[in-house]
Amino acid sequence: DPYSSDPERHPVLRINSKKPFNAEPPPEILTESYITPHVLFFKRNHLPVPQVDPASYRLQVEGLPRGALTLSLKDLKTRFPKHTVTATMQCAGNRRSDMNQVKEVKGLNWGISAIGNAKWSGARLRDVLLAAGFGPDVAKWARHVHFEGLDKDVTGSAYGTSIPINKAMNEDGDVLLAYEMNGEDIPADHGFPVRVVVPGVVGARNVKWLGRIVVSAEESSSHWQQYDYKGFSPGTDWSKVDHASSPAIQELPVQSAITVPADGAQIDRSDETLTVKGYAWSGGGREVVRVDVSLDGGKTWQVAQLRSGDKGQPDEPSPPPGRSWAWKLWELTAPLPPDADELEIICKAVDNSYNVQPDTIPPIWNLRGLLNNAWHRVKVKVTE
Ligand code: MTE
Ligand code: MO
Repeated sequence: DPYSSDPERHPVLRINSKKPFNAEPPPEILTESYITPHVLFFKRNHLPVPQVDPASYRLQVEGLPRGALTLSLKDLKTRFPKHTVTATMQCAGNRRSDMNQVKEVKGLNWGISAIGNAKWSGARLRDVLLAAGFGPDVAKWARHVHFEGLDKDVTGSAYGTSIPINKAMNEDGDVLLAYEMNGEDIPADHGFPVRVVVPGVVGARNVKWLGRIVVSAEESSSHWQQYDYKGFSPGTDWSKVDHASSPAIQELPVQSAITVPADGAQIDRSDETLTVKGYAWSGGGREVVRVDVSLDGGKTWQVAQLRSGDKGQPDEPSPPPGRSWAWKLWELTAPLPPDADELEIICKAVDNSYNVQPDTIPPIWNLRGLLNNAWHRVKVKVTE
């Protein structure tokens, strides 16, 4: 069993698939902390977790005219400045289960917790590429940076993807070759000893157990770049799908979800007020500037309180414009609407480009169930 050496996991996680291991935390626990503890952080593995010996670990940096650069873990830690970024990571399949209910889609049935926020530390990819010989001549032809994991399928091909060179080389891009998560060595499930962190970009590009980096004029030819993680029209079915016609997902759209109360929860009418909680985030470093909440199915709206830190603690300092990589947690306490036996609670976020979430799923439905960012709705019963 290639999965027999997989690490232990926290029993509270909701498992979507055991082998490979895919799981997410219960929503109400997810938003209890601004920084997601690694045990609760969603785990999205396509293959068995590779066991990597940190002493013999080597990272290959290839594709540059000077030839390959080989770095040990110690090289990464000592030859490059350590940089720390708080960044939210979200799987493109987050909230797929709701899309699946509109019409069947193909993929793991994720709820709303295939997202997490962590403090990542490591070397900047930019610094490593500069040390490997990236310069003005390379900039003339280089368009993409490929990443390959050390996890391999039965045919021996590794998990791999690529990102645009501009994101990799931009001083404000904050792309990391991370060796720490929340101040500790990156745990096995999250890519020990080194993973790529591409803030603002879909989870799939944040390659774990990083073994190889290649600077190239072309996108990665891997399955995950070319035949997965792409968006399509609601009218496209499996007989018509042409993967070459759609670009690979990189920056994600604006997102929010309600974590408390849970769908189907019972609220006591004598409570008089109701507290609604959730998360909100946008891709590409765009900052969430507002979250609107409705307790009556969208007829009336109230503005939720946003925070970028733990409850009762000061907020983290605001990042410079264009580098808002971390989510905001939000909360609204409002009077319970009188006379209603059932409430439809809705949330929707707005980012600083005034991007908004679509109100329903059907216009954004797609056969892989990706990129569901429709208004999130939960129904609760009000009981005597
Ligand atoms: N990297 C490797 N090597 N193998 C993988 O299966 N999964 C990707 C990405 N990086 C994956 C990977 C996907 S689809 C996501 S959403 C994130 O890792 C999940 O990261 P996490 O498990 O740390 O939450
Ligand atoms: Mo993902």
